[in-house]
Amino acid sequence: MQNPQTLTIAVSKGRIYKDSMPLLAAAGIEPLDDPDQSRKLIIPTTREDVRLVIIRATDVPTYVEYGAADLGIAGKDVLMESDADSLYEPLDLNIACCRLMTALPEQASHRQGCLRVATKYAKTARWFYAKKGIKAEIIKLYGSMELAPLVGLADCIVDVVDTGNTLKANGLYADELIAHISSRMIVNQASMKLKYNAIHDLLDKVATACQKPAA
Ligand code: PRT
Ligand code: MG
Repeated sequence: MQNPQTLTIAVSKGRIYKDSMPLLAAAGIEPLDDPDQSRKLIIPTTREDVRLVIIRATDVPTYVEYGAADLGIAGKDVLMESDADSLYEPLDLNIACCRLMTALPEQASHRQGCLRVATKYAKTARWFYAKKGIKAEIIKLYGSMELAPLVGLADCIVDVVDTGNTLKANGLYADELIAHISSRMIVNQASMKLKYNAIHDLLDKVATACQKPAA
């Protein structure tokens, strides 16, 4: 039987995992398996009362909203796009930072009428263009957005940009900033009440660790 005070933290593999593990280590939480080597989706940690679940970045808000995980680490881009609307978002971890931007082909012709926008951020893109009063048809994609303007699927894209190298390699340039993005710690509302002490202690230690400059 799982201890009722056990904390489950949802995190995705890749850049968020890499950048968040040093922060969790400040709360004494170190994974006992490497998710890149192991096929296990539930990873025990050096703290008996804490375990990690390894899931897709876009699934993290869902696991936390339904209480399958007490806490999660998710990019603000994913949170803006998510329909999970009853989460606490108490801590900006300042990791996996990037910018959510519109991007256009370098030789974009001036377009009249409805703009076609390819993106995996359909909800955020719809909000952004509506706010600007621009009529836009949003085409939902699941990856390689940069290709869409090159093959005539869309006039522009909305995607996250870090160095800008991916855009440049595909003849695109970043145009308008939609939002600065970083990863956030999110918490299930019931867990926040029922496991108040454990969660507050963890948030305090992680908050202190993310304010320290990286060694
Ligand atoms: O990859 P997968 O489909 O499994 O899921 P995911 O793409 O959601 O996960 P992952 O690990 O790639 O990204 C997790 C989070 O990291 C995102 O939700 C963002 O909050 C954050 N992040 C930070 C980024 C980047 N930087 C980033 N550069 N996410 C994606 N990119 C991609 C971008 O989509 C583009 O393809 O990197 C490319 C651009 O990088 P530059 O350096 O060439 O500009
Ligand atoms: Mg990715």
